[in-house]
Amino acid sequence: MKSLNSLGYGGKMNEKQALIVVDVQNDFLETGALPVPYASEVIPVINRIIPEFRHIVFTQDWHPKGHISFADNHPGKRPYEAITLNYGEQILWPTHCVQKTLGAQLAEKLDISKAALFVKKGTQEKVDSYSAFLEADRQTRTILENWLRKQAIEEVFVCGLATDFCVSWTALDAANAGFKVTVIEDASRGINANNSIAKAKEQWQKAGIVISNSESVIGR
Ligand code: VGL
Ligand code: ZN
Repeated sequence: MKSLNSLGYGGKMNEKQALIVVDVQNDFLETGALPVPYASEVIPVINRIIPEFRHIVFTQDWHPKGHISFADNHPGKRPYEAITLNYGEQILWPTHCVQKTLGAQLAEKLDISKAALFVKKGTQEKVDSYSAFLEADRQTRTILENWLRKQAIEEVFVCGLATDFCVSWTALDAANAGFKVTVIEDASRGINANNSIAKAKEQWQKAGIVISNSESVIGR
């Protein structure tokens, strides 16, 4: 057993580091509307990492019912087909994470007791957002970056669902904003459409993003 410091937490508590837990919501679990394979396996891993961080952020995909990313809102289109919108390519998804529904709630077993911030994204009807920093129009900012700066955070650890979409975009935008970034691979699961996990990892490498795992993060 690790001894507890004066705050009652085990391990090192780096004031300049934050954990960003991306979209661990019911609709992305195996039984949800947009299932990510093996998604629920991340929950115990994330719960083990949480005590090791001083600042913890949870993000939520939070769409209005008429959201532009839903195939249901494009007559004749099917989920997982791509279309072109004014901001570029948009993959159409099954209706998921509709605001205030059970599917949009964070997974029940996820330990949110230490949450410092909840970030909601994809809230505008006409704009999707995989990133928890900057929406797909590349104009609309969430509260996340300002909040991290206010806490004087310099380094973020990103994990959750889905590795190749919201985790990846969030990690890339964090790196773009100048944060040091680590993706915790075993605390994440992907959709892997068209080799998208491998493609994401190539982009992470170019952006200087480190890939790590929960054991290393706990022992850091
Ligand atoms: C996500 C597809 C659509 C994600 C969100 O959280 O990775 N993927 N909306
Ligand atoms: Zn979504």
